[in-house]
Amino acid sequence: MSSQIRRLSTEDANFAEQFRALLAYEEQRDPHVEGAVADIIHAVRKRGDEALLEFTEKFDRVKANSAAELEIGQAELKQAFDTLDSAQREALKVAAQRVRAFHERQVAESWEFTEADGTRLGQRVTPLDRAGLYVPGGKAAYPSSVLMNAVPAKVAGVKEVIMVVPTPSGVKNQMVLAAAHLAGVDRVFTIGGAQAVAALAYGTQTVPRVDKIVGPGNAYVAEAKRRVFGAVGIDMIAGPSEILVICDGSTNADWIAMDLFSQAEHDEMAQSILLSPSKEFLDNVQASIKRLMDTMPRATVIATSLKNRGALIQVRDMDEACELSNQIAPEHLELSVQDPDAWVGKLRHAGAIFMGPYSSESLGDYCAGPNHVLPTAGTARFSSPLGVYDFQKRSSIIFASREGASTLGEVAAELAYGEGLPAHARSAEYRVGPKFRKAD
Ligand code: HSO
Ligand code: ZN
Repeated sequence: MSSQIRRLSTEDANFAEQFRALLAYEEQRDPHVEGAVADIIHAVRKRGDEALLEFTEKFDRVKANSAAELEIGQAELKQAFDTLDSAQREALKVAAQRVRAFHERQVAESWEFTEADGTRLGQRVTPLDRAGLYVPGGKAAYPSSVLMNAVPAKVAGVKEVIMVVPTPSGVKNQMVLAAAHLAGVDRVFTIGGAQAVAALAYGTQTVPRVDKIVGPGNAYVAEAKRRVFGAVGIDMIAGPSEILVICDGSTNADWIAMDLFSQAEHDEMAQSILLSPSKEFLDNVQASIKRLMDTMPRATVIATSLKNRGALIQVRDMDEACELSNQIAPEHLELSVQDPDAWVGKLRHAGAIFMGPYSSESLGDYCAGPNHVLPTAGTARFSSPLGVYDFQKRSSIIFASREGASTLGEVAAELAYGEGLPAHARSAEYRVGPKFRKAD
């Protein structure tokens, strides 16, 4: 198996250009997909369960007489959990417990304060009523992702989490069902694709309408999420997974090669990049990649991904590595250096930062506790990991005292007249004491 990966140096004359080309990721939007998704959404919106059944038969080869037959009951979820291989069940339990403990710290509380005249102002935090969780059915059906999406929703206090997961030809992924049980998912439907997204967004006779849809999916699912956004909230449209490793040369080269592989094995378009000031270390990692490649069951995906989008980049020093990292704004950033605390302050944009030689990204993917749903494709510049806050919303509270209404009323009326909105002005003025009443 080829173990080609590009070697770059910031000293190269055309480095800026090569670096830009490396990072250029444009999601391919296929007009055929856009059209097909529009039709599917329209049909589900109009004909509900009937359309859902037709599409499920057509795309997943699952024939059901009623949409209720597509629901998996709680007893079956529990059975999936109880009959799981015991080592897997224990690992899933540890992961769920740690993810829950971490996310419990994210819960935002309501707050309020009282002003001198008795006016009270505050922010009330409430959970969404219902969240929809999309779980892909094919090669990327990850039980860990069920935990990462459902646990924060439940910690936030979402009353009902509705999961959809396609079961092509009726094959159910038992570990996904077990994870749903453990995370406390309320209802599960074996539907997928754009039709499942439409059902969640608009509701059918059987599938309840949700307030927000989270979870990854293929191009059809991504397009459907994009289209229903507005009618419901969505989390993000995730691009391929990425890892950036910054290494000072002190970590075992095999460890770093395997960290690069761990992202590369997700898919052919995943991106794995290593930055190091040490040419010798980059040579060693390249040799490790070559030696380890043939031992990997997913060597074909890894090799393609490293060839397409991977790179080993020599930098002048650690400062330059941090600068490039900020330009990349990676989803995962491993700071595999002896003193990570000395450098972390320079890193401004990253979905998750793994500090020191022992913190492999895979710990974060499964069980460290923080969420593995992270901003991709440079969006860590302005967005954050999925969290409890994505399932909570805020309402402002204004409770004017009589005195407060009088003082604020004067200010409001003044501004309202200025904006040419006299009803606003009077509405405020009616509550103002007799000393100030422009309308009289
Ligand atoms: N690295 C992936 C998450 C994942 N890894 C799931 C393994 N399973 C995106 O953050
Ligand atoms: Zn992963």
